Amino acid sequence: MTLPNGKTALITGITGQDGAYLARLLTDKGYAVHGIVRRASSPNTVRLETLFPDKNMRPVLHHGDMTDAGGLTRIVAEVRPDEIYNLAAMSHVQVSFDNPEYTGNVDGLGVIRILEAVRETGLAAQCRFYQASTSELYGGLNNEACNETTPFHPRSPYGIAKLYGYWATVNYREAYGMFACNGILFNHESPLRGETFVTRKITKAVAAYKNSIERKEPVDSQTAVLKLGNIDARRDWGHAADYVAGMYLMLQQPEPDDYVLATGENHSVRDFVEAAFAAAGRTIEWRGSGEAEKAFDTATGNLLVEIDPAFYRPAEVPVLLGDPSKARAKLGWQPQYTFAGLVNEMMDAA
Ligand code: NAP
Ligand code: F7E
Repeated sequence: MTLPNGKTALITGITGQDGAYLARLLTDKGYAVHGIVRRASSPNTVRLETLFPDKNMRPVLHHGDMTDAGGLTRIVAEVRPDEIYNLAAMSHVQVSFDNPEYTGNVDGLGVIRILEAVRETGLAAQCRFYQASTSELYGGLNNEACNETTPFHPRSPYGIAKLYGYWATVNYREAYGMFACNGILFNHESPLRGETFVTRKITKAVAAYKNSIERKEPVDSQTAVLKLGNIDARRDWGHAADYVAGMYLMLQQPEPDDYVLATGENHSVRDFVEAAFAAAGRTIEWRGSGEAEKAFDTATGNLLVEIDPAFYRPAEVPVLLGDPSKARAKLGWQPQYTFAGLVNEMMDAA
């Protein structure tokens, strides 16, 4: 039984992957946790239900939207949080090319709206603020490890909007003395990852194939084939549980600052595919090149993966690698999960 620590946290984006893990972490530390949810026609709280099987432990939810300044201000005034974690965002890079203005409104202006809500409610001197910044701020045009001083070069409407949010956070720290921090987080995944992000898409498809093989069901090559875009893109993939612990640590420091969270190791999408099939006990072989490249099951000859240019992006971030030295030195932050551990957990849960 956790004793209350007397602190109140407000999480925007609490229904998302990170929101759910962070809500669990803060609840376990004794915080009173509040979250902002969008009204939806179907329930959107499934991740919270997964991590909080005991209904009585669940966070207090308030309806709100990052595009509605008045609503955000009312919630901040009512909750009077000690800490705000601003995780709400239209977080899908490819989708941001289809909805650039909306993405700018939510992911960019939304940050200013919540920061202004803190000021308008008179909480600027006491409420600590975390902004969910991202490795998509970097262009990823070479394999150099990025740290807090690496120049930014966003390559999507998502990255551009997040750049605005990053600088809004720095500006409110400098202009109003707010305890406002950016966490520049590299990709982090989990069994609660949205199903259209590449790691979850892969692990779900591979687990379904594994089940078909184990049940000796016929494999329908039309539906079973995993269609992917740029399989040579490289990402520095960690686990969301490790990363929300880093967010918390940033807000417990004596001074506000910005930190990179990353594992310091990257892998290609192709590597991830191979690791997922290996976790399922299948060996694959790649044949062909470019858009004609395909992967087959070495044992059965089944076609498993093909390239679909529909998943290419107008501008790709080809390679991301993070340098988390500052977080390690100043926060004592160290990710617990390995790449193999992440893939195995996602496969087990898929
Ligand atoms: P996610 O699973 O997509 O969750 C996004 C959350 O934002 C959801 O709760 C979503 O609500 C909410 N949201 C979206 N639009 C909103 C709006 N207009 N008003 C209010 N809430 C809104 O994302 P995540 O992976 O947990 O990431 C959390 C944050 O970290 C995001 O800001 C993301 O951009 C950033 N980030 C993520 C990564 C990563 O690898 N996961 C890396 C760096 C930075 P619904 O549930 O209703 O959709
Ligand atoms: O793509 C390639 C794709 O959509 C990873 C968000 O959380 O992390 C995430 O953004 C890579 C890209 O994540 C498919 O082109 C190939 O190179 O899983 P993703 P992301 O774009 O890196 C950052 C840090 C965030 O801040 C974002 O919010 O995989 N890729 N084939 C594919 N990607 C997808 N989604 N689907 C494919 O079929």
